[in-house]
Amino acid sequence: YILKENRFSYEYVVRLVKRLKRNENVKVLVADDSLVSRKFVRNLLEQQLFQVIEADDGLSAFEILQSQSDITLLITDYNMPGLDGFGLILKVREIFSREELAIIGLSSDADESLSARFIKNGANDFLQKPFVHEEFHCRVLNTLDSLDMIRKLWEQANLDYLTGVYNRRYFFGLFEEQLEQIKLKKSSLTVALLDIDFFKKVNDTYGHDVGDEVLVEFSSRLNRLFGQHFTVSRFGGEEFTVAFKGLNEDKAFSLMDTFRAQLEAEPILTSQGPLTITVSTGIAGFTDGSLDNLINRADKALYDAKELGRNLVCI
Ligand code: GH3
Ligand code: MG
Ligand code: MG
Ligand code: MG
Repeated sequence: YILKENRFSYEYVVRLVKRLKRNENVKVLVADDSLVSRKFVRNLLEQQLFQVIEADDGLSAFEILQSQSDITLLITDYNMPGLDGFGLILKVREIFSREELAIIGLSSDADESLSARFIKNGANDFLQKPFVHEEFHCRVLNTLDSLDMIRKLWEQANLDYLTGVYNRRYFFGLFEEQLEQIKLKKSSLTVALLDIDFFKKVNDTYGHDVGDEVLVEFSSRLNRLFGQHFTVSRFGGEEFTVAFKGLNEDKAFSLMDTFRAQLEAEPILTSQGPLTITVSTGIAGFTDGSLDNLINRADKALYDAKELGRNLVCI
């Protein structure tokens, strides 16, 4: 229909359909004390297929945001009884960054400084009421598009492309930052460094694609076992780490040995049939010094595991 109207290019329509598909999964919270205003904004949002939730003042909006973590966009009025739009934004920004939750301010207040103040206080954008419908749609879509872009960039920077687990950059970023806290609180951090045994043989015998399949299944098993409580990352090639925050070496050893035994016992199903894969693991607990130093000690233990015959965990 849109194409028949001949007003838009094919590419434009494809982008539109993509956005509408995305919008179906996007929850928007509308905070406004005026029922008329709320219904009006809801109606505009529903035209774009968004899921809409309403709050009639700042405090209830804040409560909803605290209890439902899957809201992507907050559209908030300025003048509301109790907690106003500014108060709401300030509280919200203590918990959600601009990348986690987008905020668009709305107001019919004549104060011209409002727009800048909203944005300075943490809103991603601002719209003066009354507004043209098209402008509302454009601003909402722009805000969500840049959120999508930031998330995509974050994923590209922090996740491993092949396996989807965290990459080395994320690992160092996270633990360089946490090491001071760990030192101060004298809490424990144990790192396991894993290296798949004779992985080159898998590539040489079955091809690189099968090697990739093994890496994907290997990391998915690691992630299933440890991903919820600990940090799993791919260090490069067929080397992975699991960082056990709060666990000593002995605890981490027993977890890693369970993983080792399960991996050996359960062949990985590939397009070339089932393959039995084993892994060698080195473990080191943080005592003092740098993160590099900790990794080096885990690497030495890994070397021992290889030397002693592989398919082993060493401390
Ligand atoms: P060892 O038991 O001593 O660890 O032997 P190994 O063969 O596992 O060790 P080596 O370091 O010689 O070989 C690692 C291989 O991993 C070499 C490299 O081609 C392969 N590799 C690295 N990254 C990837 C990848 O992303 N996909 C695939 N398929 N192979 C990879
Ligand atoms: Mg109001
Ligand atoms: Mg290696
Ligand atoms: Mg290897």
